[in-house]
Amino acid sequence: ESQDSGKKEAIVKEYACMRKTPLKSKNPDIVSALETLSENAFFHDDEARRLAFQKAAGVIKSLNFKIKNINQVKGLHDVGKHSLEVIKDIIEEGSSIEVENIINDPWFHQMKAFQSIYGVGPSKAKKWIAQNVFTIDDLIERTDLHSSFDHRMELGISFYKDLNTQVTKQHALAIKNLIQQHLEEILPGCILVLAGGFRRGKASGHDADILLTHPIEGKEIGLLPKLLNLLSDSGLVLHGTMETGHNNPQTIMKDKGKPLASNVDHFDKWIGIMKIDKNLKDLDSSDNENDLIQLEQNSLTETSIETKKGRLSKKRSFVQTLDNNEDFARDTKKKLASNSKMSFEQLLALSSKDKQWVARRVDIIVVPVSQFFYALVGWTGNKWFNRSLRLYSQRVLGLKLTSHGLFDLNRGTSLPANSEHQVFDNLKLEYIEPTDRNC
Ligand code: 8DG
Ligand code: MN
Ligand code: MN
Repeated sequence: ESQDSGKKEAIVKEYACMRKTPLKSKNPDIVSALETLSENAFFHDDEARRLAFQKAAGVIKSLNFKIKNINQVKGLHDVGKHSLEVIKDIIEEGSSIEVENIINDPWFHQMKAFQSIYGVGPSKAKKWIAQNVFTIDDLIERTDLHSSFDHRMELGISFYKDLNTQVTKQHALAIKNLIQQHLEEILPGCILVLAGGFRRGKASGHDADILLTHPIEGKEIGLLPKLLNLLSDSGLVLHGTMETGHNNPQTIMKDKGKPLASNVDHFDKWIGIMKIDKNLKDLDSSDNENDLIQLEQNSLTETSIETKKGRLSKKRSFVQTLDNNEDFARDTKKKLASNSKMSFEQLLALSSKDKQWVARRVDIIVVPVSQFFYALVGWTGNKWFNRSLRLYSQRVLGLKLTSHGLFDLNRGTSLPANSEHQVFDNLKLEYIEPTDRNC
């Protein structure tokens, strides 16, 4: 303590993925100021500034002492001149005028509010504000705008209250459990992990990110449409987008040569909204990762590679299976689409009547077990931790990291991982606990 409070300069590692960044910062005012500047830059389409402030915020979040003197952060990696001025103002004056101005700007608040609507991004939000639309109620009342809403926005607006009520970890685990129960009817022995912010220690979040795999590689193929079909029949699906057909070894190998955008992966996934009964009982958060430990102990990756080779040699029957799966996927997609044909008026009526359920955002990602731990790192996040991992991997190791694996594109090889620890080992990085990935 006493050593840190003096003039001694802190040292931070160059990449955020080399640092421990806990959820709770020792300097919350400074972090929130820098994040406000970053968000404001994002709203103004200034990606460079957004990143610069976000990086500075990340560095401050990783400091394990309270900043009392500006000299303690001078010369710190990624804390630029502008950020330093803001930090100085906060330490010395208690606040930064620049940040206060943003916080007091109604435009900033309107942008934040519109941004929080499912299906709405900054450009749409900006347009609305320019058209004198300021609240969610305005969006409903201004019928002249309705023709410009897509279906996702209609849902986001209709179910604004439900979808913007934070999901607790216990509630998210109950949703995971509900999905697991349905899976038992289709394919017993699946393993589900609640990832995203909850895995980083957050007590609440905006959605449930659920990773789904099976200990035997290949069993997961074609699983997602079957699951969604059943969930839909149980009346649990309000709306969603399903991506399928990428989840096979052939595609993954093709993808290795393709530069993937940083946060895009090619897993079968469903991004949607579930209808969750109001009486669904919360679950205790203790058992989220039991399955995961089991998965690590099984030493599955090696056997799964064997399976994969075996399957590839039997190419014809394998392709036949894939075709059948695609047919089923297409039918399920049609069925789900017809379910969500409701008009904006119907959605508004549905959301405003006394209903027994709440609308909840859920992401379901189906992962072949051989890629599971890379996917787990990717879907645990956070976004900035991932960004840092991938940059580090590219620049320092010359390897391509995605949620599918760690690839040497020149040699056409990849490094398997049986645990998150092994992912970090492969990356030649010290292991960082999920709860320290809050960059
Ligand atoms: P929150 O839901 O509590 O607000 O926070 P979060 O859990 O950290 O955010 P998220 O938007 O749900 O994303 C969870 C992680 O998933 C995030 O670190 C990045 C990762 N991720 C991927 N692929 C994709 C993708 O296609 N979309 C999104 N939104 N996130 C993705 O690996
Ligand atoms: Mn999330
Ligand atoms: Mn998500």
